[in-house]
Amino acid sequence: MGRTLDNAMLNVGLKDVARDGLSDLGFRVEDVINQEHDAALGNGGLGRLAACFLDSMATLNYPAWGYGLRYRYGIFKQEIVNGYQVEIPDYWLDNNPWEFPRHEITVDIQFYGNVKKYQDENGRISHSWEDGEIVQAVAYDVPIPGYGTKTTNNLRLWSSKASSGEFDFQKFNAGDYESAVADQQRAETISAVLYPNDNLERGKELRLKQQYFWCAASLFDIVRRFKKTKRAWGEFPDQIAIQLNDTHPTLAIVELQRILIDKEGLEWDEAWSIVTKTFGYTNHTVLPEALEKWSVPLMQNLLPRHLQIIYEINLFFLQSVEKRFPNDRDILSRVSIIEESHPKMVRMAYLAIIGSHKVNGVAELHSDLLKTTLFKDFVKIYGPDRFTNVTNGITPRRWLHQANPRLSALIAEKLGSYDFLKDLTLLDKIEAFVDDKAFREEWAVIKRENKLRLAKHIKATTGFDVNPNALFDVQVKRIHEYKRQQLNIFGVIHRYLSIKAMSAEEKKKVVPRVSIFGGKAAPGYWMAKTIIHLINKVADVVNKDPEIGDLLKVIFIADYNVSKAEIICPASDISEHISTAGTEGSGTSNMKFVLNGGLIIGTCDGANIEITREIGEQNIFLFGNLAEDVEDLRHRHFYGDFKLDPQLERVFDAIKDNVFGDKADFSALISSIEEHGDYYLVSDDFNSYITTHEMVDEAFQNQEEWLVKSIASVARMGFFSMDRVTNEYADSIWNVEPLDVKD
Ligand code: TH1
Repeated sequence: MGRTLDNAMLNVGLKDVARDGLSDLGFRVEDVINQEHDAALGNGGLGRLAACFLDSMATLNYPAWGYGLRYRYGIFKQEIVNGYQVEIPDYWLDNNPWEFPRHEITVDIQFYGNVKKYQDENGRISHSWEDGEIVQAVAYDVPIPGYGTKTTNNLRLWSSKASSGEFDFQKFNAGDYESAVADQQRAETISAVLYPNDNLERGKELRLKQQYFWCAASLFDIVRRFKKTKRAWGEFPDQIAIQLNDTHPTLAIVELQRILIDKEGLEWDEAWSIVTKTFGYTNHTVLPEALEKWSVPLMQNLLPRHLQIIYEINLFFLQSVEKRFPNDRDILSRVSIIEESHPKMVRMAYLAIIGSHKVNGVAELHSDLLKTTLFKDFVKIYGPDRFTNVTNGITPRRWLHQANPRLSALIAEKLGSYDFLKDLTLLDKIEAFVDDKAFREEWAVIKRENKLRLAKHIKATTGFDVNPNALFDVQVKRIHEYKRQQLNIFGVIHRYLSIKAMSAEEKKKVVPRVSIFGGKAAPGYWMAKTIIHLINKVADVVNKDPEIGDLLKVIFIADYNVSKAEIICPASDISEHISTAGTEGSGTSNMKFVLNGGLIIGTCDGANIEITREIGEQNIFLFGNLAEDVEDLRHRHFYGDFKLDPQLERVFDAIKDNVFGDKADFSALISSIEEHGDYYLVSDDFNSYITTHEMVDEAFQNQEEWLVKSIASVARMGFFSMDRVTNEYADSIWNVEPLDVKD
């Protein structure tokens, strides 16, 4: 979520009042805003997408709730020590004025235990989940004010604590303090810490506990609210839509089925029809290591009744598939929710598809890949209509108005109002001013001020001075091999070596650059940490090299988070979105940078493709192999058909000559490319990447042309408003309409 104060003041229209009031008291509103700690309860784009959803749903008056966990520790704080990432716990809950504890709203959540089967006098079979442990979920509510509306929605976060059952008190009274305290700590562990992996699942029991705890508490809340209306169960899907943000909450499907058949006494088929009409599933990634699978023995132990229900769902599903495709034996094992491995695994994405009425990807290429690769068999079974695309977006309130108030004000001045913040397609009207010299000048001044603001931050946090006239080249996102920060830093080394080899005359023609990196590596992701280490070592050498001076600076901004993104996005000239084609679901920072007047260099991947379609090919720097060629290239590498790009070889030679410290520190990074098949195609794309950066330099030298590109791009970004996204979900998946709040 990031910080709340500034966003809340802007959304409810009280910032000017607050500024004046604070100033009377001798304070600057900016200083007060900067006191706030970021709420950092997610990893990267997935969590921030959810935050943008909340802002849009409130702004558009949709009666919507967000559900999550109230982690005691959010994503770790990153420090850089001697070039290495060091993780510091993020204890963020002290002095958090934005949450309302609802101690009276609690849900008992069960784990472990066993299932008993009963038969009544009519022969009807029922199941009961008995014994095991109970942990209590306590609600904490976070208000989500919409922009320019009376609507304030609710984000409900669940905190775990020991159940207040008599059992614990008995232990206490009996003097068994230690064991009573241990019980309490074990319960509190569930919501203690966010797992810090982005695009990776590791199958840990505590993580499964977190997922079930979250789903069970939220569903109980939803069902309780529905039951107050006294409607018939058949109306449940008309009243409620639940969207699964990736597979992490897929157990909610099973939990609702369990409530309906075990608790409410509905027949299986009636219950299942309600469930599938209620759920929608959004897939955000095709990376195999990110696809969730839970071991059957683990689930058997923790959630015995849920496992039974999963087996039933699978049985009925496979029976229907068998009927439709009687001559295709293989399809059954391919689409089974249970993977027949050792141990057996529950495939959560398949469960999510089978339990939902709509499945969507987050950008066109990504949704197409889902249909033609990952979920191909399911398209055959359900037909193509169950699968759709909803391209991601961002909220213009935070990512334009709040992060870049001067640009927002300039646009409002030209358009006559701030209406574009509620209808971003109105931005297209600023294209009419693209030839207006004064307007262009103002546009340039704003970019320069934003660059100065970032330069100040860099000076304060790293000690390095950067030249605000240089081209600011930014890559900020989670560090991951597929996002290819290694390609970027190898490109920087190539630039460094090239400048070193130049004559004084040649150097005069170089366009000065500041290469800015930022992002966290998962603590257990060694290769990602190696990339961070290399970036920092390159920075040490380059930034102190007197032959280089202002021509190149390399900066690693520590602890990249939402509030830093708000300073960084408005300050970029060019940003990098350079994932191996076909690997990035969508990407959303690409949209944030373009909306703030930065251009981008990128691969034909994720939402880059639709950004290109909207803003025009002449306004983006695309490079690299296409998704359709990736499989073939990897296959060829695997069979030894691989030749290292000669310019990349020169970069590797410098690293091997210990130019950036001990070469041994980076050997794994180099050998993953030279010797182990270059899975992410760094070498294949290197030449194209370097050449495209030369085009960037060339384009930047013509500042007037560059400004035209910048303005035209912003003008055409209306499509990427989260409001468009939210309306698409509401129309085509949730079947819900806005509900105006009366004064
Ligand atoms: C991200 C995708 O990588 C990104 O491309 C996309 O823009 C974003 O979701 C929002 O749609 C994902 N983050 C995660 C994190 C985990 C598991 C899967 C994904 S996909 C832990």
